[in-house]
Amino acid sequence: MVNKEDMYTLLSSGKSEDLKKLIQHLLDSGEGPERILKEGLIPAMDEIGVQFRDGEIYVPEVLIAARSMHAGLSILKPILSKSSANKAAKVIIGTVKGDLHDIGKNLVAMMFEGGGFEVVDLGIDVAAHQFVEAIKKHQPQVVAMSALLTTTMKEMKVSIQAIREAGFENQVKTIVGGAPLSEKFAKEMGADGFAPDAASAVTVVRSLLN
Ligand code: B1M
Repeated sequence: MVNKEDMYTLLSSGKSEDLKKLIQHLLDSGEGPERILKEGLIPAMDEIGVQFRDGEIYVPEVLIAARSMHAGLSILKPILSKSSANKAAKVIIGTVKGDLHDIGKNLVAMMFEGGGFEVVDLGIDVAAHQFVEAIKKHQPQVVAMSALLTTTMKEMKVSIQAIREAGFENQVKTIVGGAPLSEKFAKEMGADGFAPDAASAVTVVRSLLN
């Protein structure tokens, strides 16, 4: 039976191999991959995200859990890609032009993956035209942008405008985030959504798509 607490214990202690074994055991006993994801891994990772947001754990602990989450997902991915969960929305994500910070962006990308989204990670220092080209190529439903510097957050407005000018306004929802941002600033930039942390980014995107 899928048990969120078992998953949380293995995620939070970074026991990737044990987590992979547990997931394989559940699959072998007939549990579905979606259930393992939705009732086990995602709530466990959500718990890590909440503790991080509340200052109970710090970046190293989150990265340890994130690495284990990746290991767990590596077992489920090949199976999920053949199942209905594969039909979840596609998100392209990047840190905006001039900005090289990617730890937060990587966590957000991982939470999206954990939430069943297909993620195309454009990396760091992503210019407006690169977001537009990626939309043409990957046809996502969501464009997610991260910025950590007060000097680069205005690049989000430039990118959102470029997406509009390219005619994709009705095709994609935009979400922005990063330490110096606020809900108010996100609205001023024309973004559809804002999330203060990785855990809430998934919730915000789900509500934008409903
Ligand atoms: Co830089 N840096 N840094 N830095 N750095 C900050 C951001 C800074 C606040 C430090 C400080 O002065 N106190 C400051 C910015 C000041 C400002 O703009 N007002 C700063 C500076 C000034 C700089 C340089 C200019 C320093 C220099 O060279 N003089 C330089 C700029 C380089 C560039 O980008 N062009 C620079 C460089 C670097 C390193 C390369 C050394 C390194 C980055 C390594 C990397 O990312 N691979 C670095 C780091 C590590 C930091 C700090 C210490 C930590 C950032 C981090 O990873 N936090 C940071 C100070 C700090 O934040 N305490 C700092 C952990 C991460 C999990 O949190 O990224 O906030 P965060 O992500 C969160 C949320 O913000 C949110 O969810 C995440 C998880 O919950 N979130 C989103 C993020 N993106 C989101 C997107 C969403 C939704 C939520 O939707 C799409």
